Amino acid sequence: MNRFPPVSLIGVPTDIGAGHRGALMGPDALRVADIDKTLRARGLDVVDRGNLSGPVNPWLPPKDGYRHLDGVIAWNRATMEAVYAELNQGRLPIMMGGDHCLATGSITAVARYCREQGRKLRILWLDAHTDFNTSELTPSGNIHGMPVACLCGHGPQGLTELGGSKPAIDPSMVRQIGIRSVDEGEKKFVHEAGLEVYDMRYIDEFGMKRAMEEALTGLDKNTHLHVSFDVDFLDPSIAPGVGTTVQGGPNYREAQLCMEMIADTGRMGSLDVVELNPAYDDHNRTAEVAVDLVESLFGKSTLIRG
Ligand code: Z70
Ligand code: MN
Ligand code: MN
Ligand code: MN
Repeated sequence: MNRFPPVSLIGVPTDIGAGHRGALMGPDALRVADIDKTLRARGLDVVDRGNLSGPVNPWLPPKDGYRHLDGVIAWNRATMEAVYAELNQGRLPIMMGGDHCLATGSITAVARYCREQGRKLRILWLDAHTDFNTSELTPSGNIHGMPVACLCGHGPQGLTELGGSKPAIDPSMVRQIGIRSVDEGEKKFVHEAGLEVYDMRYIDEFGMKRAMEEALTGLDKNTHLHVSFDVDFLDPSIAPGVGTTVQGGPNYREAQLCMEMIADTGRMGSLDVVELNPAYDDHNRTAEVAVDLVESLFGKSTLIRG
């Protein structure tokens, strides 16, 4: 028997927070890559809840430092409600994005659930970007560059107070891994907030093993681990299907080790898979790599001993 709770797949087909169009096709690309069948083959109970709905992307320029703020709030409300409902049924939600702005909704729900259950929360943010911009700092106005800041209470009220009060989380709950593209003002703000970042320089010098050991330090039986997996975390050579590729990311073996070490904790309680953009992909290759790494998160192991 596997040791994971039943899983619910939630499609969130929007690119309303992104700078390139196409991430709205992400949920179906993951389905085409057999995410449900693959997890069932591991012995998991998997239900696909279908797709949430929300406003069409109007593709407008930023206003007051935000693009599509109202639409982003609407999609995040739907995401928060869906994720919260699954957690309360004892299920493990996999949010299939969609762009990364949606993590505001999913993590707001997870944080509320943890507060109510008296559980600790640890968030692993696997990404090329820190996503810690504000309307003053952002070079683009794209809200997928802001979810960590919003969750920590820095941003528009409609996003910082999605769950009622702010902040949804404390920066001490977050560990960021794979970071290699941070805007200048954003970098300063990341330091001020005290976010714990394992950037690519750290991974190059000390290895993925050490980065993950550090990032997973202090988990206990009462900790809920949320994994927010932005597919642009991966090196573009294995994952071309994202809007913004950034050279110098984890290769397949590093990414696989990262996922296996998360699985080994037995603490993962929720997952976002975001920023997959089939319009930039090569025959759904990136979706297949993402599904393969999700399998590792759910215990597929390359270990022969033990
Ligand atoms: C940049 C910005 C970003 C993802 C790009 C980029 C943000 N820091 N996030 N792709 N997933 O515009 O804020
Ligand atoms: Mn397949
Ligand atoms: Mn991101
Ligand atoms: Mn990113």
